[in-house]
Amino acid sequence: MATAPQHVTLASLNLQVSQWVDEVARLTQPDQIFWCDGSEAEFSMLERELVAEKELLPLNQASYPGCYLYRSHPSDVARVEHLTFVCTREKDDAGPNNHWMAPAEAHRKMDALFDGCMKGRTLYVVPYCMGPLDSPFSRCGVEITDSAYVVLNMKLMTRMGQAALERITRDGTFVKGLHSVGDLNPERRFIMHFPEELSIKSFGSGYGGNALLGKKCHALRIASWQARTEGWLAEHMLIVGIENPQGEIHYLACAFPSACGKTNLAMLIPPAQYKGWKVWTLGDDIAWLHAGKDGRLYAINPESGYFGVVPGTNAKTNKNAYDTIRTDTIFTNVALTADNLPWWEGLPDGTPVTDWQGRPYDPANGPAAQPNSRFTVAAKQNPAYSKLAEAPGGVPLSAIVFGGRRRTLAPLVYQARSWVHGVLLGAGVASETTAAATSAVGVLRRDPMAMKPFAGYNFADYWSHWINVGAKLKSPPQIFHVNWFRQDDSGKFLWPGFGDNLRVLRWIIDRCKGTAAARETAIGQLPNAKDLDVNGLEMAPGALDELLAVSPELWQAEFEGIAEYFAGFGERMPAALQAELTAALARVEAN
Ligand code: SAT
Ligand code: MN
Repeated sequence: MATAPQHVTLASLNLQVSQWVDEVARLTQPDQIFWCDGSEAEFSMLERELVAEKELLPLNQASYPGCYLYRSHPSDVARVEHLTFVCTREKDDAGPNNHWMAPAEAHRKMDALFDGCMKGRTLYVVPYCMGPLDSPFSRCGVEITDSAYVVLNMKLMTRMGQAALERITRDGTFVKGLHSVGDLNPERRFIMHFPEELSIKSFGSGYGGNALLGKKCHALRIASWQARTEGWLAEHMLIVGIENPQGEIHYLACAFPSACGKTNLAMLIPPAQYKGWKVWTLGDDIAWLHAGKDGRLYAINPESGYFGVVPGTNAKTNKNAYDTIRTDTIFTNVALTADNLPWWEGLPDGTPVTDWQGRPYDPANGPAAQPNSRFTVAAKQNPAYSKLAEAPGGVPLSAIVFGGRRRTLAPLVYQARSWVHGVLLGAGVASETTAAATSAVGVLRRDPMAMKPFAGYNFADYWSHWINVGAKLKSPPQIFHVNWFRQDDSGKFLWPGFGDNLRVLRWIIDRCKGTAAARETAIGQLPNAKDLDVNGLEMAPGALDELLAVSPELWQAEFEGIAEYFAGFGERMPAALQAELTAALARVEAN
């Protein structure tokens, strides 16, 4: 096994890291070890190598300069929740919301898979920092991987390389993430988390959230555990700044499940009537939240890039994303046109000739682009990238917004009466499943705080922690719930969505400022139809009333469902949250 001479300096920067690399190399037996410095030259070199190996296909460079297509194995196109485990000493610490395995057993299982798995391959050492390099809230990790595609993605998604390694040396601690694509056999695929050891072992997948360990594995599952010990929150939230024509900016953090429009909302283009309004993106997937000295809650985005859903992205739905991914972007699992342009469902023009698996396109085989096909791109390419996106202290939040994808029941928007009531709104989120995970699509499931696949510990403890964090805030953000996905009986969406969602955000911000009206209902505060600006919107007659209606019978059934779900968490359930639910039930019964 060889370590190139130019990497000896990096290896000598941190003894703790290099000892761990040696240990892993003894187990996995790579042909060579490559320490990533994170430079542009290294990135181009790895790109060239992958192109030579035909793993990365250059797209039409005249139209998409610096853009490449990567095709993952057809069985490896989404997160695998059924193969994802949280391995705590006590099973109850992982909670009923996680698959659990005893740490010793999980290590045994994984080490057997890793044994000799890098023979004939290169072991890449990828030091990374989640969050700005100079932020006290950032946390570092090292991913060891045998996939150069993962290295390229980590370079776009995190602060990767020498500077991160230097910070690790200053911090004296890092999360250990070991990853191998193995033989991509779904029978030999596991994503294991050891929060008590701050480590991750992932085998058998090269895809997104399974393989880019800085993302869901570290920044959510491990970080949520660290956050509880240290008094902060690691959340599945976009962060966005909304600037009104007077130049006043309000920051919102919004939690929606995967593939429910976080990227679109984070990059929203105001509707034509909203002259002078601007929307600034800080993050599109993950937020780390800390109490500030002033009693407000501050958010940073631990990531530095976007791993966004491609299908549906176009100049109308998300112009900023559409413009962002015209250069220096890695496309995963999209289709191709005859001119070697990337193509996906939702593009108004172009014709696919080759599908995402590289076959001649035939509609009988399903969509041309994989429904969970993705773009990876540096956040700073976004025309709406916020000036404060890299602020070490983050941005103060005016509001936290929860939401899910629900055909029925949940109104367009409503506001919690208090922080603890807001925790109930979050804990009660349910959403129809999407292509972001390998399971049936469109099935309604409980997805508290959009964290069902990502909370690294027992949800009951997590809700207690939420309540505790809120109790320490003198000026907590107001909490809301939205639903952009209501449908009429014929399956048509009742709300136009996309840019027009700003109309709802405007009401939310005005509520935070205390300048908008609302009516009290059994589930929280809702706008009256006249409180929501629908000027210039073409909506079906009665649609707005339906979007703002609260049916006590349906909500009674919903709260009973939540009560049943909470019962699954037994004794660990926080009493304050139970009491909030009991009060909510009493309110709908009284209606
Ligand atoms: O595959 S990822 O986890 O990175 C994307 C998602 O599901 O949100
Ligand atoms: Mn996500």
